[in-house]
Amino acid sequence: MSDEPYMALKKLGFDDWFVDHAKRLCGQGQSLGRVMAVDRDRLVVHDGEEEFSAELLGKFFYAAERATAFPCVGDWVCLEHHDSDQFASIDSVLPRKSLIKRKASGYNDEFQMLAANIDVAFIVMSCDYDFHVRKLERFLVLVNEGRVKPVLILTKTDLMDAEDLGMMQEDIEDAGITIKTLLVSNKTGEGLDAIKQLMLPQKTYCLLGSSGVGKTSLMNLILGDARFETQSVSASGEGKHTTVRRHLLLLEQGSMLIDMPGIRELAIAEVSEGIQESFEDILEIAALCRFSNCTHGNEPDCAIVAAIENDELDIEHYDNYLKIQKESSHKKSGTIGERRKGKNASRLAASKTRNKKKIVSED
Ligand SMILES: Nc1nc2c(ncn2[C@@H]2O[C@H](COP(=O)(O)OP(=O)(O)OP(=O)(O)O)[C@@H](O)[C@H]2O)c(=O)[nH]1
Ligand SMILES: [Mg+2]
Ligand SMILES: [Zn+2]
Repeated sequence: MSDEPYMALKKLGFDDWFVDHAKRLCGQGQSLGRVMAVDRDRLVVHDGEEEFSAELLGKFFYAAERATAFPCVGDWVCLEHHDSDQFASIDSVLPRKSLIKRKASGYNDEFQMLAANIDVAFIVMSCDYDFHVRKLERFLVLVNEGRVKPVLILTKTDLMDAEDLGMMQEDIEDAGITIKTLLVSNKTGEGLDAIKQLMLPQKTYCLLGSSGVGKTSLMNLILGDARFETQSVSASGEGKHTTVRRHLLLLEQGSMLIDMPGIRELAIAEVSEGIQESFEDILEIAALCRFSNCTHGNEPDCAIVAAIENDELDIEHYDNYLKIQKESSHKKSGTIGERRKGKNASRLAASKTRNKKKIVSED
């Protein structure tokens, strides 16, 4: 990076992509920092030298129309300094290179931001109870939509024999999914070196998955230190939502990692590129239909119908594509009444947020 003033931030992932935005948004006397954690209206920020806390002042709460206007873990922010550096506040949030967000439960239009400016999302699924190709497809839509590169980590391999693991990987291939997959046991340490090798300095990674799949166990293993709490799962494999805070950690080897609370429900909303990228195989086949507006119903020379009949396209994979697409387009358009309701709901959510002084609700 050419610009001298940003040198110290480079190790936190600041790069050329952000420079122009920083110049435009950060005023005189302001400085740049990366959000390491969000605790209500107090944020932990890193400026390349040290961590300190910064406050979110009233203007955010009045001006912000949508949840995505607030800073989230991983964001770059312009900071204002007060009382001879005794106190810092957030002035603005830089545009995001990537953002993983999901539909917040309850409200029509609201998103919950999970993490910003992530390079690679580790989709963590435990192979004993949790793994399912349809669920993986949902995670992929979420991650691809956020412009983040996905990598699959299958944990608890110590509980599964090699044959069953092989079948899972076949299921993934059969569904037409190409994804780098790492097999990991947090018990035996299998696969840990492969993950460490993958993690590059100045890049940001996050652990995404259901509760109890071993995200925090993996984080601790990478840290080489049982620093964060983990908790056993129920007999049916259900986790207890042990992790409640998202914290960006700068690792010794130079990369950054965010552990996340387990995701309960993966509702898909307003996605477009995410679906296209995750179901590329289907779009490629559909391009071969005789009619460009083929609905893949009764039209002649439909490539999708043919591919399903020839076992070239997995019907469950195709059904999941239709389901996710329907879910998404339903959310996107809605009736005018619904949209209005959504707007009111988001205002209500914003005022509730204000009252509770709570910025993001965890799962
Ligand atoms: N056998 C086995 N158990 C594991 C493995 N990884 C994690 N566990 C166990 O699974 C349970 C849940 O692990 P956590 O690391 O707390 O799971 P988490 O994904 O962080 O869960 P939340 O914080 O609730 O989202 C703990 O009892 C771990 O000891 C593994 O690779 N093999
Ligand atoms: Mg955890
Ligand atoms: Zn067709």
